[in-house]
Amino acid sequence: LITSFGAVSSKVHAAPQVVSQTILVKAGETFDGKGQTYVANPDTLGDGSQDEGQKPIFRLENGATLKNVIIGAPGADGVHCYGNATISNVTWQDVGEDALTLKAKGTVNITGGGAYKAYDKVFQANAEGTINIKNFKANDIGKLARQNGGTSYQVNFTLDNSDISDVKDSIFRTDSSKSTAKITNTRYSNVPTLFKGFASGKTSQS
Ligand code: ADA
Ligand code: CA
Ligand code: CA
Ligand code: CA
Repeated sequence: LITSFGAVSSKVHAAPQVVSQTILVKAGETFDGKGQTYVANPDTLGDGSQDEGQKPIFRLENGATLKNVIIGAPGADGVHCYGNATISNVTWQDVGEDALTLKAKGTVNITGGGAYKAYDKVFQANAEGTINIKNFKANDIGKLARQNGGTSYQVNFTLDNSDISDVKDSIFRTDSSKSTAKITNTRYSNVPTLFKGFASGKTSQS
């Protein structure tokens, strides 16, 4: 390409970074991918299939931030959050087993970015807490977020100002009578069910 723009084009066209060992973002720290694409080494982290037990590409400790990251294929087990996390402008181009899991009690704020080609779940809550999704796009997914099946702790889900299309199952799903879900100002196309498994009075949409 044009040499005077060499620095820019080499960044824009940078080859995906193959991650062989989970990248740890320590408590309170920020990992800024600056638009770089990251993919899993299928031999060490996982092939992005529906096999459980794959490893994440990123592991966030409490209070960590992940931003400006593209996760390509294979996505393995995506991002694991141990406590509070800020996820800003992260795009999963082809979700692996799932995209992000809350692994320890906390609040995860996901703003901007999107998730595509999730055979089953995008966000998975395996601990009590809150998952707030805002200014997000998702297409060709099974569920946007799911509390781990058979669990009864409380998870509060919110979705705001987002664009969700081609969903197989539902936006939010739980088995817990304590959990809540709220959707505001969101556009849907081909979404069969917004909420599954919530107790009456625990959901709202406007
Ligand atoms: C499934 C599985 C859980 C857990 C979860 C996950 O729901 O039954 O045990 O592995 O996926 O975190 O991906
Ligand atoms: Ca799973
Ligand atoms: Ca996929
Ligand atoms: Ca998983």
